[in-house]
Amino acid sequence: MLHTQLHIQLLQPPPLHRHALSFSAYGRRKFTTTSAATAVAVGKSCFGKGVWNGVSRSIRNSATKELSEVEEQDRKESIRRAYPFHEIEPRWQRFWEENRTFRTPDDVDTSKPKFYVLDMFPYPSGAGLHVGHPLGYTATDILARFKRMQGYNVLHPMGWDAFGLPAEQYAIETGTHPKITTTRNIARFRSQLKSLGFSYDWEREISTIEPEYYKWTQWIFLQLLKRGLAYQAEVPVNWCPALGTVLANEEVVDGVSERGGHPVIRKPMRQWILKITAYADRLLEDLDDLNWPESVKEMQRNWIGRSEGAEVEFCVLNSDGQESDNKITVYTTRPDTIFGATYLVLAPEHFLLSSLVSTVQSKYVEEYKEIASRKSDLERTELQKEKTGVFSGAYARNPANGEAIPIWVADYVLGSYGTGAIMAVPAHDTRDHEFALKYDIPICWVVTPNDINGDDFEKPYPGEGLIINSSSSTTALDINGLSSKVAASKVIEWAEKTAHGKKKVNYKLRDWLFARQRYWGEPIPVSFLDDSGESVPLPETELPLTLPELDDFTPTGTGEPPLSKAVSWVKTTDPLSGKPARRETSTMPQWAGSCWYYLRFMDPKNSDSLVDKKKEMYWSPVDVYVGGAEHAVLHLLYSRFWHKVLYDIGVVSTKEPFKCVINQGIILGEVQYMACKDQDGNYISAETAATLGEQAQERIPEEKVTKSGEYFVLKENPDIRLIARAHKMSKSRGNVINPDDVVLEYGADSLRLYEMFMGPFRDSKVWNTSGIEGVHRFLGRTWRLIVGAPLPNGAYSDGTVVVDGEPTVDQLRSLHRCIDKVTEEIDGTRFNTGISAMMEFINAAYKWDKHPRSIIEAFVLLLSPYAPHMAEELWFRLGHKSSLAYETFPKANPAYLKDSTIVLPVQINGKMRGTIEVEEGCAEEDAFNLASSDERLSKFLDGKSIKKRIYVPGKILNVILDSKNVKVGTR
Ligand code: ANZ
Repeated sequence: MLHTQLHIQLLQPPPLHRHALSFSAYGRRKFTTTSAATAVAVGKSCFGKGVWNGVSRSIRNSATKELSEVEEQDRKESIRRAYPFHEIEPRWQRFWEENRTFRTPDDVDTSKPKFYVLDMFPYPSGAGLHVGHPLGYTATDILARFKRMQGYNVLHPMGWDAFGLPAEQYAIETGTHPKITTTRNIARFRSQLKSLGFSYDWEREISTIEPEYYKWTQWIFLQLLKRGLAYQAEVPVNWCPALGTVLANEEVVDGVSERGGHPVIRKPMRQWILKITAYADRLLEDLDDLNWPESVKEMQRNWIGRSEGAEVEFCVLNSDGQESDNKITVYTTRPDTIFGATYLVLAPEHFLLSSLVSTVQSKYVEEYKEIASRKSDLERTELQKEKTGVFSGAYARNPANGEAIPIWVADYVLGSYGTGAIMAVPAHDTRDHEFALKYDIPICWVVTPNDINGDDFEKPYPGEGLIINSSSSTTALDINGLSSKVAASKVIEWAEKTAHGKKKVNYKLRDWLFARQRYWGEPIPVSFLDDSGESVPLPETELPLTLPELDDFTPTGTGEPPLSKAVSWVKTTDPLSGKPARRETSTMPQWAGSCWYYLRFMDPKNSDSLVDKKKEMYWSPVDVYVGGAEHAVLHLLYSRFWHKVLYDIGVVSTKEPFKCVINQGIILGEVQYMACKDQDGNYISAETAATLGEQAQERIPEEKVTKSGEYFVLKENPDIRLIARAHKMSKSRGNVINPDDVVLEYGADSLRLYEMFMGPFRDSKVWNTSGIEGVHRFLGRTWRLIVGAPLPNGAYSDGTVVVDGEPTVDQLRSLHRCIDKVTEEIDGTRFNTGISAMMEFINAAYKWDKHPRSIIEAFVLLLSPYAPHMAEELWFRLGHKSSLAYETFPKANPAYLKDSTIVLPVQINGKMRGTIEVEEGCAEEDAFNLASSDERLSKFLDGKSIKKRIYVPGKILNVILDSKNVKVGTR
């Protein structure tokens, strides 16, 4: 019914007043153009060039400015008139919405294949969409539309990762509740996305801040808790005493708070932690089978950071040199170097440190610990940073050779990795080498490269090789002459036998800190009993535990999370024991909601379970997941972890959530040109500036720039070479492109097409406005080819110019080549080259005098995933009564793809009578038709009755005529 209404609406000419408006506006602009242009022309011709140049600069400038403004207006007008996208696009968006065209029903026919294509759902920031968003979204939309047309059930949803810091900070500053800000931002994002014509099933929209959604995030937390995968521990957090709050890592820059620049220290606090390390091996192993970018898999591998080595115990010595009960366990990946361990290092936070430090050194050690507490792990482990440390005053015995070696404290050893203590081997570890040189600690070479004599003892040698200087009669350990590998095994064997250590596998991966001292996040469904302090989970039946309303979001100043201000919410009773309790006031981190949202899209309204089993089994896993490379590690790792836990408890049926991940490239801002200046403010060429050092720079507008060879130079002085650079889009650089502006000026189809045409999907690309004009012109040409030229009043007549009738072989060839290329390129997510193929087709089609319906219809279907609004409109004008969204995507006929034609001999009654030119795989019927229409051959065949045809493809066509040779008409 709604459909029919649309027909009527579409078949009517656009309302008159629109035309009148645009026409008169056009007329007025035309007049202005002429006047300004005339002013300039007249000025020049009347006064001659010299006089014109003498005319007051301001008058001249204003005339030229007026001209360029008018030219700009005309340019915009001609773009607007390339085809009526501003009418077509909202109309089809309305149509899709009203007809629920892209709804994926709950009860899909599961005998059909499925395709689940997902975007990394956005955080709805106050800034709205930027042009980077539609890059990935257009790609997934093309895939979704393409697969629908290939007969797949497609799941293509969108939602919001809506908890997060910016809304909370805004709340602190303005008092506006984060829910209000977030809801407003979501509305803006949604309408922007709709204006781009993405075929999302909006009925599946979800938002992580809705209690119906986070009920299940909390449910997952309870499952983790039940399985010992969530626990509490004291861990260091970023504590800012001046602001009285705990800060997230991204709020700390160079050791001070991003807001206000106050010092931040690391302070231990009780926190919830998730035991992701229990899944380290599986997270590593299962990477191998994934169709993900190698770089992302490698980053995950490095993040998990599995290393094999040994834990070795070093006995601490008393002040009289005797062995004490204290033992320091070190983790080493190079047990083969144990004879070269000339000192030990403890991390400043090592638990044994205070018990072994000497009285004399304790003051220095305490000072050092305080300084180290202000540094992040990253700062501490930076290779370039000068190593620092203090002597603890204590010694330990190297178990391999019995020697006493000093114990140092240094922050290049982290408390959170391995055992927080190392055996330092300065001859073979760069950091230890630098440290030993600085503090005058002995260096002892124990490995030599196989190919030299080992006399280059200036630098550390971190590689493997042959072991030297490594035997001891006291301990009966001798590894001299062995290779590093064999020596390492031998040392481990010896350590295990003598109870000095054991083989050990370690991971860089840390357990996941799963709490923030923030308001705007999912409440953690746990309480603490008042009497014992014991933590008790909320029963699942009580979920969701909703976030209480709060008016004051400011930090408490004590480090207590803001939720502690919701006094009546915090005070509760444990439903099981009936005892008074206090709710957990930390909330979940922002990653929580995004860990499992892809599952909820399969069954977004289910109130009984996270996802229905049958639905999950059908839709899992996500077939293609597209998003930014910045999520290569954490988001993908965390969701894989949760997915594996859900797999273990039978909620999901696949081991991995995302079969194929693709990272779209970054879109950089338009190229900016900078001219260098000397101290007096004169322009100097960029290469001179480079030799002179730092110079002042001035931004040069594009119209003053020209290209000379491979460089950009000033138009008015080509000796001045400029610096041309594209930067990340940012407000401060003023190079941000707003997709809304682009849609207004060129239409959504042009934006979609341009973003796909900019370059290979996965590469970084530079925005270029003239590029978008190029694709817009292509769409205009396509429109005019199919609809015909505009009428004198600028409007287009209804329908199209296509004709019924058989296409020529040439036309078929153009079409099928285009089908073949577009299909192959969408399949391979090489969208830019697919567009080139369509451009070639349109160029070829402009040379035809007739445009057969079958060819044009197929082309419109090819275009539709890329430029769906225009394609729907053309499809409708071609006389179809419903959306093309579920039409069959055209299939290429291989017969028309071959480049070569062959000359086929034709015999009549066994006698050679001529040849015809055919496609190599030409069908018998086509060959016979060609022969019948051939001038020379037709006279043998015309009107004759045919007894038999013998056809050997590629070789010969022999036509045997009826022996009676009867005229067909006389029979
Ligand atoms: C002796 C040695 C000799 C080491 C040598 C290296 C080279 P991965 O591969 O990253 O696991 N290490 C151990 N725990 C540490 C900590 N908490 N903070 C800083 N460094 C630590 O690296 C393991 C190696 O890093 C270990 O092996 C240890 O130094 C150091 F020629 O032990 B090695």
